[in-house]
Amino acid sequence: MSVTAQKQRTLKSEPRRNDADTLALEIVEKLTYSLGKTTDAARLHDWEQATALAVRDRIIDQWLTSSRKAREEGAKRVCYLSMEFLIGRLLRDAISNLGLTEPVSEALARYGVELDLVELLEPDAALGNGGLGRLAACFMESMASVGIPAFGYGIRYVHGFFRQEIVDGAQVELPETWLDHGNPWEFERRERSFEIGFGGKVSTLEEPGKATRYVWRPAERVLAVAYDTPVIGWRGGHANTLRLWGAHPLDPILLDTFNSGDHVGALVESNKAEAITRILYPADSHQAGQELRLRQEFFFSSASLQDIIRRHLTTNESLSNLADKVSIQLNDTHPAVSVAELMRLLVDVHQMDWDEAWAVTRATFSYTNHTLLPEALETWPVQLFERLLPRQMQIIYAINAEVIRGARAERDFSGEAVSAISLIDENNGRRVRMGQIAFVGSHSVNGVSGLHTELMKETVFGDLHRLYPERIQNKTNGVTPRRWLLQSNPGLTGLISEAIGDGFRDDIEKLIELDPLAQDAGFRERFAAVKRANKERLCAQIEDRLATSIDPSAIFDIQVKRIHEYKRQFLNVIEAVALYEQIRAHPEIDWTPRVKIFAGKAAPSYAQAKEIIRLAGDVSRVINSDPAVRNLLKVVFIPNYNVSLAEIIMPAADISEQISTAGLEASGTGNMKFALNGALTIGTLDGANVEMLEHLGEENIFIFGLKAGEVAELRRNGHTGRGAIEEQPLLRSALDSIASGVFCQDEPGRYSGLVDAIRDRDWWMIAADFKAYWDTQRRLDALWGDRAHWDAIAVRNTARMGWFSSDRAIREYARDIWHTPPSA
Ligand code: 26V
Repeated sequence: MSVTAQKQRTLKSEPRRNDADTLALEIVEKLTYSLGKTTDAARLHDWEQATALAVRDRIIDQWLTSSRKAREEGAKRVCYLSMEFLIGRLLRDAISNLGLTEPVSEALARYGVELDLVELLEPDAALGNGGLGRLAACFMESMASVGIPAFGYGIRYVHGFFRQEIVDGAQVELPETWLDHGNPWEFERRERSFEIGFGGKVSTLEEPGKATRYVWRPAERVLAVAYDTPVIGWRGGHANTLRLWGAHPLDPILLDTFNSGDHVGALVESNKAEAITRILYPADSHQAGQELRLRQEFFFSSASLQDIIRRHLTTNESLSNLADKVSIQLNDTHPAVSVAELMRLLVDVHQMDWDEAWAVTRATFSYTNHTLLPEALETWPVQLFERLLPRQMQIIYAINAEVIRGARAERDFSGEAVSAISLIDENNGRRVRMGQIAFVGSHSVNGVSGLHTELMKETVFGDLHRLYPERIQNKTNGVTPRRWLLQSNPGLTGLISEAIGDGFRDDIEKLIELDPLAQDAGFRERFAAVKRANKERLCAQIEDRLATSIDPSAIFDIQVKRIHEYKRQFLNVIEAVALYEQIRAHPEIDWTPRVKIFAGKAAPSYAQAKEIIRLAGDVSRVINSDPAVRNLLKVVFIPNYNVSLAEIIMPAADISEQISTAGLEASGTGNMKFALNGALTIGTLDGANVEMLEHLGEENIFIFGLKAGEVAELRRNGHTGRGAIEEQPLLRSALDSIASGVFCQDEPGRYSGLVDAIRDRDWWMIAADFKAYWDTQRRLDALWGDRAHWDAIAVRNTARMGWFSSDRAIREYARDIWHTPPSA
């Protein structure tokens, strides 16, 4: 028997023991031999690293088994290409999914170390902007949990999403340095590296009797090196790989240049290469036009495709059956250049015939759209594209010609309809339209909620939908219940187990068994007690970070998400101001105490979003220090919203604010996390709120405001905010106060622009929706007075949210798009 076979047998025949004794031994072993520390000298940080390494070994066991199994069975793999993976901290996730929470806590406790504190030391892997990136992280966890062999492919940004500080009321962006102390979860795979080219020329090779061959000779090359992080599923049943690419120079230093005395010049190439994976663009709603971003997109797309082809050819003779063995999901348009790059690799490098390559490409790719906002739909100037990716540009022209030919021949398209589907936008200075490329290069295109999918068919992809009526389908988003309930809300998880047993941990839709308990006073009280404890945990955080004390018996009314005009944090702040003025004007009324909590980051170049943060801060300062309000209202802005903060916030909410202008929020996923943890939603009929209404029933969700169609119609008719402001004294007075400097006496005109925009245009329908919003908030105030009723609704929210699990979403993708059977 070979040595490897013998070793593998040993691994198999002696599964690791998961008791506290074994774990304590292993953790101390890591402390000693990997970190060179004694238990006496170890700092908390060393314990964190040692614990991660010990837990990691168990993941690796499963990881190797899963990879071997997938290889041996030749199973179809899903490759999820995403520019962002907002995975947050991994230690708790790993410990919990492996069922090790108790033994690890006990093992550490023997050395006087608390697991909870150890977990806090891990930096957040903030490799994403917001919803799209967090969805990719939930999907990776769910694919591992339901047993779908998968690779996540993305970028290993050295600086993740910026750290937000609030200085003198304004957002300040600071670089994130999450890798400074090493990263115990990743494995650098120098042997898994690929060359990525940019620029240069394309030449042709003519051979008699054969099709012309194209050869791209890039002017520049960089190396993409793989960094692998294992992703372990629920109960450790399956593990997948998150493969993030880091950019490295081919030559670390130009020695001749260095020796000639130009020490800086010798590193220029190297710095240019490494710049590709240095930063994550902090924008989620407007185009980042920088060339560097296009380089990033091509860099990770090409590396991932080369890796996929390499793996395919280790066990298959040709690439003809690629689509039987891999499904590549494009997470938004950021990896859409993959369509052209796969064609290049198939046709130019692997000499496949064009028509076959095009069929293989379409059968392999599918594309998810995450936004209808025109300013977020990616396009690139043809000139830039041509200079950076000359061969891919030619391929895009060829695909375009074919699509247009088909449209003319088969569907009678002409004139405007042709220019609407064209991959090149000829009207705005010739731009390459990435949405169109992703669409025509995929066999399936999906939206992320029912409403969003319908709007896709009517708006951005209206013409392509007419041309390919079968292609668009819906896949409503979901969130992983492991992170967003089991780990973040252990109190509620324990209570649910006592009430209905542990079945929901494996099948979250079993939460429905809680439904009848909404009528059980004893259960409701225990449910409310858990909420109270979670609110106290959040109070402690707020006290700690902001030195502000808040009362846990008030309603916690929370809006946390990226700051954007369409998400309407401004509407929420205006309501706070109106309420403040009413409390002052009517001290005789029995007001319901409320704490309005905000958190979220604004894109650094998005001036209005930054103004809204500033306004929230100014308003909070005035309200929180006004004795006339008697603590009936507080406004708090918590800086630096990230995944870890979300894990504390979601379980502590009484009210979840999901108040986007209807038709603009593709889905939302925070809405799901809040409701799963028993918060009551106040929201518009937008994104997945629509489906939440269907699952929860209309008595259990608080819907208000204009519908998507009504918003579109008002906009068409030149709506402004004037009428609504005239008619509503509360709104008028709140806006006057904001515009006249009541909250910013040092610079009274600071917010006049924001208010003018509502009066003169009201593009986001703030004035139009104010009254409905105000009235609904007051209904919630009244309901708070009837706690039995409130708590019953909260229980029903938790009971009925199981469907919004990312396990369900992933099973639907597997069934309808990827055709990969789950194994769990
Ligand atoms: C666009 C851009 C433009 C260039 C600069 C960087 C950048 C980064 C991201 C994006 C697209 C953002 C789209 C997005 O995050 N959409 C959100 O996706 C969630 C998951 O489907 C969904 O729940 C949210 O409603 C949707 O806003």
